Amino acid sequence: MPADATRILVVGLGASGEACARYCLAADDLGAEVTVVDADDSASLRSRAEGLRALGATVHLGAHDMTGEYDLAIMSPGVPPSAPLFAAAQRAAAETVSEIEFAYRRSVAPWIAVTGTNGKTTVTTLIGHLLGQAGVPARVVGNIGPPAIAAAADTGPAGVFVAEVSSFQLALTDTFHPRVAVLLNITADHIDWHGDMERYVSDKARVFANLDADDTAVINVEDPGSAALVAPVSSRGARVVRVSHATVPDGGAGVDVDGMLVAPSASGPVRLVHREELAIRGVHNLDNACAAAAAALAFGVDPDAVRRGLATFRPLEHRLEPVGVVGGVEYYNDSKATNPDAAMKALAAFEDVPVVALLGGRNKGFAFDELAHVVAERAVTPVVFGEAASAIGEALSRAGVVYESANGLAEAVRTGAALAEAGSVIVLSPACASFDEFGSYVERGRAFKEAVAAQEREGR
Ligand code: UMA
Repeated sequence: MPADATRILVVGLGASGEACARYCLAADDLGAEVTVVDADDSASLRSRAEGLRALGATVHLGAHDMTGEYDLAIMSPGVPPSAPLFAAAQRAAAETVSEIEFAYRRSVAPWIAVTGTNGKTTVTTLIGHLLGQAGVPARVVGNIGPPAIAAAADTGPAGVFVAEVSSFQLALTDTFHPRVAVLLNITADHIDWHGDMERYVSDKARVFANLDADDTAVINVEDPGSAALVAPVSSRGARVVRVSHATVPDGGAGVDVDGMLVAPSASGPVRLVHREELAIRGVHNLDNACAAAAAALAFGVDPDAVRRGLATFRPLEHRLEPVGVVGGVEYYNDSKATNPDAAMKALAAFEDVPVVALLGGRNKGFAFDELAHVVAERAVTPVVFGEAASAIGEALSRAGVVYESANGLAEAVRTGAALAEAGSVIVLSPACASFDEFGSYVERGRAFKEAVAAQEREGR
């Protein structure tokens, strides 16, 4: 940031924007004049705006353009490059950065960054848990929830930021330089924001842009999208730890023939825990656990602490979360699976048990044929619901799969329960966004849990 940067523009007044504005207003060394713009003008934004005005900020709601000149614009991740405010901010400010870039510049602690299309939150939380076992004061921040900038003021050099970073946040980074950067996978998502797949990949790859020989890139080679970045990242000089659930890559992290998780430490490869000791299900979670262990070990965490942490970590809410057993049928809430890739991973997590899958919601622009083939291959019984029901149903028919339809999630649960026999699993792993019926995947997951509780009350 220029040394005389005082005129700061914050674009978007969500969680990131509010935290940025509050930080800038409180940071004496910045001496900032803070202007906040947001295209919306809702009652909740107005009350948020009042709070900031009381601290000295200028706030424009319902803004689609702006005047004035700024030294720095800090963009909220939800504001896409196609938004009028994005272009206007670029014209008005000498420099445009994301909240993550700004938080990085203002922090004194080292960073571990985690990105990928799916699995970010699990891995970020798990790394925080592994560091916690070793007594390292980790701040788990970023896309996962608390904006990183909210932790910048009170995290000293002995702390560490463990940040879930989204492609939106990475797109506007420049000097962002984590000590350890983890890439889990790259499959099509958020193309509307980035413009095209190539741009999505290059924005994700920015997590590695400033790594040097003292840093570690942890890359899952089981996913072709992330594996393609191993060569370019190693050619730039960073140490690359490859991750696999199928083997232990040379110098990398993975699962050996006995089912033990193995990862590299300062003193060579260490055996950690057996795959059966993990409470998180599915081969994708083996990748996730190996990646998190590799990141913690690369950061210098003692292998014993990593072992303890892996053995005590529990599934997160809405991510293959076990939510109950009714009439001998196990229910899993995987509401966070909002794309087909995530749903396919969930189906793969249940080997040797009959599975009823609840699929549907609002299509984010995906084709469902690959998912339909996995459903066919694994003989999963599908129940489709919501706006995407017909698109998913057509893909299932093309794959020769017979399916049931339901009107909404609650009916889908009842339909699934009627189809499932004792000893089987019903999983909500919808492959779609929730917005046709719910405000968020969280609301959808909670509604699923209520529907499961209703099954139990009704004794089905
Ligand atoms: N806005 C505009 N113009 C626009 C678009 C939005 O003014 O063109 C305004 C909206 O009116 C709103 C504000 O921008 O008031 C919202 O900003 P935001 O969408 O960036 O929301 P935040 O509350 O700041 O939340 C963001 C992340 N949101 C997104 O990336 C969309 C949160 O991730 C993150 O937890 C939070 O910062 C803290 O870091 C959520 C998310 O959905 C969970 N992330 C995506 C995902 O996981 O798939 C990437």
